[in-house]
Amino acid sequence: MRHVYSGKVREVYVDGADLLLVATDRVSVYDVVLPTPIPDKGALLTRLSVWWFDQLADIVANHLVSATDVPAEFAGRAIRCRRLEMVRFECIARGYLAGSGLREYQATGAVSGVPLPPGLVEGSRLPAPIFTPTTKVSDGGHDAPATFEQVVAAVGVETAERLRALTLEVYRRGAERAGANGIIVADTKLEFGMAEDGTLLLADEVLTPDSSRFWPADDWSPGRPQHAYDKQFVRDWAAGTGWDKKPPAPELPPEVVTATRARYVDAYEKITGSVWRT
Ligand code: PZK
Repeated sequence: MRHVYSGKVREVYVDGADLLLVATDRVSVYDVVLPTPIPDKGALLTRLSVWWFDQLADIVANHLVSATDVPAEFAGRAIRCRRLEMVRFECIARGYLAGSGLREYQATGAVSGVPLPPGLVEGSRLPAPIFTPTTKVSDGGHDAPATFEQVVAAVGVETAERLRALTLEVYRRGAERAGANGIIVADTKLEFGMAEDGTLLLADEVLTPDSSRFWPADDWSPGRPQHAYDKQFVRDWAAGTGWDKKPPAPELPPEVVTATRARYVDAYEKITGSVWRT
């Protein structure tokens, strides 16, 4: 097994023809990884993503090979997946206005080339979910918005239309299930890859709080920043410390660790309808 990539909170290994995607217990806030892990976070997000792959299988096939055939040291928090030719765009669906989508709307009235009606504010629900792809910028900075036409130019009209349709369908399914259980999925980022035979497969992790914006439905209030389902305790605590949001971050106090872990457990249980057991 060969380590090939470290993200802020995940690791990628190559094992023969497969990849292992390993989720750690690390958490990041304001793009900074905290020194204190959240126990079981990697396992919770892995199990949620695997649950979604199964739920979404009638919409799109996926890269999952096994969630159990992984090295013992990663047991429960890794998947074995097929190594794919990745689509060079992040496929994002948005049902609400937040983050970079909000900033782009405020500057231009559109997001990734999709025009939106005037008068929307931070946290507004959109008239209908929109496909807002981004493309990775080489210098390690944040992703840049891409128009649908740019996706067409890169992958062809047929694949671009399929990416858009699949992304919106996965978002609809996810938002409906989470929404029925008190969690708004404001947006979600999907990654797709191409198998050897040319089929598009859903890859990466799916509909987790790390790949999506989850908001508690009971305090959704457009016109202000929304509360993050998972990281709100960390953000509130960080604001009270006077930390300047630059590394290194301070250690989390135990009560913030406990409360944050409980939010990941709660999201898992609300969405899947099953009790979290390690
Ligand atoms: C792949 N990433 C992003 C994911 C990270 C980084 N099935 C695949 N085949 C080839 N490459 C990838 C995948 C997937 N998924 C995904 N980078 C490469 C990524 C997980 C953890 F740190």
